Amino acid sequence: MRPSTFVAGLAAVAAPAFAQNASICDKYTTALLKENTGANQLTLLTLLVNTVVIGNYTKPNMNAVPGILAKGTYNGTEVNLLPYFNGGLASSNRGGSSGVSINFLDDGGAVPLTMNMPSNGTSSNQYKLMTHLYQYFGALLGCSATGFPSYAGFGSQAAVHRFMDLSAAEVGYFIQQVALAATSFGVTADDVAVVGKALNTIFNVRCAPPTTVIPAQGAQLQSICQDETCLLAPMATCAAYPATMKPAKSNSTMAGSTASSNSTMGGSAAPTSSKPASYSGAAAKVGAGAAGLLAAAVLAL
Ligand code: HEM
Ligand SMILES: *[C@@H]1O[C@H](CO)[C@@H](O)[C@H](O)[C@H]1NC(C)=O
Ligand SMILES: *[C@@H]1O[C@H](CO)[C@@H](O)[C@H](O)[C@H]1NC(C)=O
Ligand SMILES: *[C@@H]1O[C@H](CO)[C@@H](O)[C@H](O)[C@H]1NC(C)=O
Ligand SMILES: *[C@@H]1O[C@H](CO)[C@@H](O)[C@H](O)[C@H]1NC(C)=O
Ligand SMILES: *[C@@H]1O[C@H](CO)[C@@H](O)[C@H](O)[C@H]1NC(C)=O
Ligand SMILES: CC(=O)N[C@H]1CO[C@H](CO)[C@@H](O)[C@@H]1O
Repeated sequence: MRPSTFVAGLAAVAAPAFAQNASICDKYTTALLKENTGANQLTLLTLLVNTVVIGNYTKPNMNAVPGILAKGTYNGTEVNLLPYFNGGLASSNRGGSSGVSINFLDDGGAVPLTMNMPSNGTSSNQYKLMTHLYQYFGALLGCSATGFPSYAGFGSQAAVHRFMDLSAAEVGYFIQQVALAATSFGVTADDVAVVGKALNTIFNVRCAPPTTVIPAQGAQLQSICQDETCLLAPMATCAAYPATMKPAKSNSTMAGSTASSNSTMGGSAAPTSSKPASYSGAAAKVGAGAAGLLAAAVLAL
């Protein structure tokens, strides 16, 4: 789809008349793409997530978005997330006791994203990550039309992000890019605030008890913020989370390079199809009550 075909609807972002129980996904799919089909919901999430990743690329838009691959500042702290994505850090969890370096920009990098695609091909690290992000953020926003793909990635975001040892500024920057991307497409400040609050509550905390995000996956450890700058979650269950340490720099020429990808790297990369190890059984035993509460907050989106 050409970016110019949906922007005509931008002015019509007010809630559609039918939308009694419409999710945020329903509301903006209708506003921007007219028909609330699974295919259009996937287009909406593709536009949104691609913009979160590489910054704004569609025109017109309501505001600029730097994107998570661009260096930035959050709350006075410099942030540079690119090395987590291009193999510059040994920060991916593939089940071992330490992180491994994986290049997630291995299938065209930014270029296919500017064409509203996840990647050039369909068997790359980039394809897997981008499609999982469309599915996951779609679930968070209530995309449920027939044909919208269910989330096929790993359930515990704490496990996925385990070896990144992210700070409050890093996670805050990521969430800020999600918010900026949303407003760039005309999502209202109120709706952005609801999403931002949910993301901050569920993921941008330390040691939260197991929480259901994807109902089919049940309650899982979801805290992504790990270092000492992170807010401790209510009913924190730090014993369920393994000890952390900052990821090692990878012996890679790509660290610090730009988002345009040179996919020659990745020699040590494990395939993304293998799943990260989950934590010890302790995790499964805690906090079903809190999980239910937060799950309700997510589903209410
Ligand atoms: C608000 C919070 C965030 C959410 C909801 C989120 C969600 C996700 C999801 C659903 C995946 C795919 C997992 C899979 O394929 O099984 C993923 C992967 C990933 N995320 Fe996040 N994320 C968040 C914040 C961050 C931040 C702040 C970073 C910082 C660099 C980050 C870096 C990554 C990387 C590198 C991967 C690929 C991991 C791998 O496959 O090993 N994420 N994230
Ligand atoms: C809307 O929500 C109410 C209360 O949660 C529910 O009873 C009703 O079935 C929903 N309607 C639709 C069309 O989903
Ligand atoms: C991003 O958005 C800003 C503000 O609308 C605009 O000036 C800029 O040209 C856009 N960048 C791209 C690559 O579209
Ligand atoms: C910003 O940083 C200060 C300390 O530098 C901290 O007290 C405050 O909680 C941070 N705010 C946010 C929104 O992260
Ligand atoms: C994209 O994929 C096509 C077909 O697989 C291939 O011919 C082309 O070289 C690829 N381009 C890039 C930039 O990877
Ligand atoms: C990718 O990197 C390799 C090794 O550094 C270099 O030889 C090659 O020219 C680069 N390719 C592109 C398209 O930048
Ligand atoms: C190819 C490459 O970057 N090699 C580097 C790996 O790391 C060692 C130690 O930091 C460097 O000396 C090599 O140049």
